[in-house]
Amino acid sequence: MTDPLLALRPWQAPEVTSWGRLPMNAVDRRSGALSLDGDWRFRLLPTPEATVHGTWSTAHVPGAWTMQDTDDLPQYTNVRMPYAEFPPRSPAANPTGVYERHVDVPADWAGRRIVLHVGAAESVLLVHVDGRPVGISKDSHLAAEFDLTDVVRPGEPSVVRLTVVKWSDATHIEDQDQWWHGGITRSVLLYTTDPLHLADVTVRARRDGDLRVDCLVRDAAGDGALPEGWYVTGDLDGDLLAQDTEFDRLNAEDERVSDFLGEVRIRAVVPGVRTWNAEQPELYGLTVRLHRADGTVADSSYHRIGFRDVDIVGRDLLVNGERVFIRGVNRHDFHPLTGRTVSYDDMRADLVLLKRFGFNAIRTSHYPNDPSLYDLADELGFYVVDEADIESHDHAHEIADDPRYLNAFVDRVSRMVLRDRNHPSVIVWSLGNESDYGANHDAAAGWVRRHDPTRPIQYEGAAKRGWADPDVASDIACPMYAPLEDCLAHALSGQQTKPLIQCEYSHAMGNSNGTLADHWAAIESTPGLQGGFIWEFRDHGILQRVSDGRPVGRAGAGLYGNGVAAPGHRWAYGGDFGETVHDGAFVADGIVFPDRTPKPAMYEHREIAAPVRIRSFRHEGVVLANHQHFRGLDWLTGTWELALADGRTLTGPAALPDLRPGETAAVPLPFAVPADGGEAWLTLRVTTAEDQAWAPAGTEVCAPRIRLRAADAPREPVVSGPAVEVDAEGLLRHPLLTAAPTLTLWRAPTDNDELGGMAARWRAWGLDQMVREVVSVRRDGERVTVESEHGCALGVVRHRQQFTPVEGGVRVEESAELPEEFHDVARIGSVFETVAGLDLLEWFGQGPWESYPDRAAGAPVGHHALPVDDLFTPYLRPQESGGRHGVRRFTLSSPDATGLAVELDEPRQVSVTRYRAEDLTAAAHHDELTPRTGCVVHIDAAHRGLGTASCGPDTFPAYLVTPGVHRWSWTLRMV
Ligand code: IPT
Repeated sequence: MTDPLLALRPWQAPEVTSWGRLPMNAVDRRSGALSLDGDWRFRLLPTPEATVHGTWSTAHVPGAWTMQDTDDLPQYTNVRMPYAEFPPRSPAANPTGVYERHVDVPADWAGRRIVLHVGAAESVLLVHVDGRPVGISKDSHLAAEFDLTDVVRPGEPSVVRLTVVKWSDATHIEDQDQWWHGGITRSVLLYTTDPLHLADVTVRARRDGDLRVDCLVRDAAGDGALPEGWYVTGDLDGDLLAQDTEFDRLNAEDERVSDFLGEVRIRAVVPGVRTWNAEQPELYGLTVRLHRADGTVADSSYHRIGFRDVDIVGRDLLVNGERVFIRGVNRHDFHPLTGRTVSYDDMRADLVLLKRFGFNAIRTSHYPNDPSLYDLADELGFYVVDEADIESHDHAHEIADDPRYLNAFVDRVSRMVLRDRNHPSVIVWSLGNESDYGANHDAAAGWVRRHDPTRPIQYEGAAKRGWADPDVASDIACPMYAPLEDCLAHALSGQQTKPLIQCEYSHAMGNSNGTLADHWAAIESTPGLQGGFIWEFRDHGILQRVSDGRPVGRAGAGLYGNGVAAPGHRWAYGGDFGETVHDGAFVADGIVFPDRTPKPAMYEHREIAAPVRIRSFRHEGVVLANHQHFRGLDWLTGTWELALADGRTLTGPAALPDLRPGETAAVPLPFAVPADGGEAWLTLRVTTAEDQAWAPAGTEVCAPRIRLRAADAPREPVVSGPAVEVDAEGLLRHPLLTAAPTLTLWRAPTDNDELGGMAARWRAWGLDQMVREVVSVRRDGERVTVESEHGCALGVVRHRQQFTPVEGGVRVEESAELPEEFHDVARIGSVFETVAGLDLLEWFGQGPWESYPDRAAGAPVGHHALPVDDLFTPYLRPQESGGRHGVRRFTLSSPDATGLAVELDEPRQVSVTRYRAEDLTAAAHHDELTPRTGCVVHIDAAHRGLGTASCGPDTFPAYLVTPGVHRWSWTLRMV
């Protein structure tokens, strides 16, 4: 006999969103439940209709089977679907995982209601117990619950079978830019309640202390009415809250949430309430109890709640009446060992890191994240844009108005709201991502507006129809990757009606996030611009064994660190699992590495988000400003650091003034600024004064800085010493150099250079293989002048080097003429290589982390030192990396402190790595690189900004390398 669930063929029926599934609710049943996580018997079938026979293997729950030992491996595609079938169809070859296990339902659950909870399964879940069909669910990133009361027998074992079909009609609306997986990706559990139970709890807690708790009570028998004498109470941090009998009597009042809720209500006003915001996430513990007539507790539900308001007034999004900046990031549930399965500790580590780097907002791109994420956001303080699991990217236009998908849209959006509406962190509902805009969206939006009028809605696809259009389903103008000038023009147009908060901007793929500081300078100074969400948090590199190409899976803990996979392993991206249809490294576009090591761009963000800033320096001291929205400065302390060009660094404690948000005050320095010493930079190292939930006391929060004195005019070097050795080719000979300084215009293309089309142009021009020809070598006393020509398909760049002996070394004066047609190149500068053994770089300039011309706001000027091996940033696909901006001088030395010192004519972009640009250009993965023993040193006269052109705007004209004559000079000495 055909199984009725299979007979429905639910994988090709978009109208079927579920069958036998309980309504979503906000009652958290995780504690006290019977966990069914662990190893399950497992079979991977080629199609849903294949019969199960033969031997079982095992699969771990929760966990995608694609990350375990099966032949169905992860595949990465962005926009395009992994197969050609049109919606709602799925391919004939459709991996289907059958999970089975025995469950011993406790004998003392007899007479009680018993519920199976499956945290997440993608993309269709079929449930059988003891061979009997129980239910169906779709919606891969939300839980499905099924009532097993009449199916299982307490005290006796039952066999639970969960069949998970990978491809379905629903896959067409789960076409997010990420790896494709299959399996049960969140926990499975069994819980029990009294037959009469709390079916749902809706909390509204406002900033004035007004609290309303609506409880839906249901009887398993189906009758919703409370039996005689039963009642509900609440407990708010120990204060008893009584059932609102007034409400019971009226039973219908104007401000009811909807016709489905509010059967029992608790109402209270909390005097002197501590309000919730992302800076001070004050939470209260609320326990709702359902009492039998004799007072005993039949059911209870615990919620951590926060009192806060969200409003849009004019074009401002307000939290508790304040126009807060949204310093957001897009976050996927991702882990390099387990794919979409993430643990509580991992999520906590994600959020702690984000807090430490100044982020205050998360968009749950592009589906409801693991439930714990919201608990953590409540607790640590984040504003969350909660996004429904709808992305129909490849077939967006067809699906947005397709009535067959209407149920699915409303189902997904409403289930998200029903699950998450009690979280103070959730301030905006998002209808999904990249799905065009159609009637299905409006249907979902209509449901939300009726059900939860307390939060705005956003949807990029709707906002795109007109940022100020009142008729589209988006209360926020939330574009993605909009050019800054368009945002500014809109804000200044007089036509703006909604807050402008980019749902995605500053694409973090590889060495990226150029112009972030320019964006924030505009945002903070332009009414109507309120922030945005960086794309995205984490590189989705999967830890892979190089030998057999398989994901390492859960056993891989410890096989990576500092952004790098252990030898014999690598971070896999699209194509690395043998996929023929894939989108390459585009899946690695996070601001942290797969192992959560921060990329240098994180420091840029940290500084841009600084809660304390230096306004100005006057004789009486430094003017500090509090840039927070709610908090004083009492949680912070600091240290002053004064770096002088002569090598001195003065430090001293900083007492931060007691400032309210927006206030400024002058503070004295603990030391006098020396009258001598040349260029002087003052940095305030701000640290946490006491433990925070997300950082122990002493954690650095930001390092704002100000230049106190410009550099002295450069002194003309005194010519001295024997003539410099230059060979017949015009190449400098030097005992510490293995390759003489020559001109280069090439950098290993960044992801932005590649995907923005610049690298293709540079290659076509031949900039990666320019041929140097010496034109002349002239000697004039001690001075040697070398003229050379560097030719490529595009033309010739004339280069001139003049070598003059100076005390202890050689001065190199260079000029290069970039003809008009070389209108936008990666760099122009010198490159040379050193002998092995010079393993420490010390420099005066910006640092210590990597910085580039358009990403240099986060690196203070000071005296820095790092081992050469630590200077390089191991972006997943090797590319230009390790640069330091604004370098005035540096030394490269061996452990006995001998080596070379370089003095630059002005602050320049410098990099010291173990790799030639050509080494990096040729490699596709970091593990293919073999470090050289010496150093490859670049000194750039000009270096192109990074921009974000892999997805979004390129860098700004100010950061381009322009044609004309470039001059730079430097002095090389032995130390
Ligand atoms: C945008 C997507 O929303 C996001 O998921 C990701 O793919 C990002 O781009 C790029 O990494 S959509 C793009 C077509 C602008």
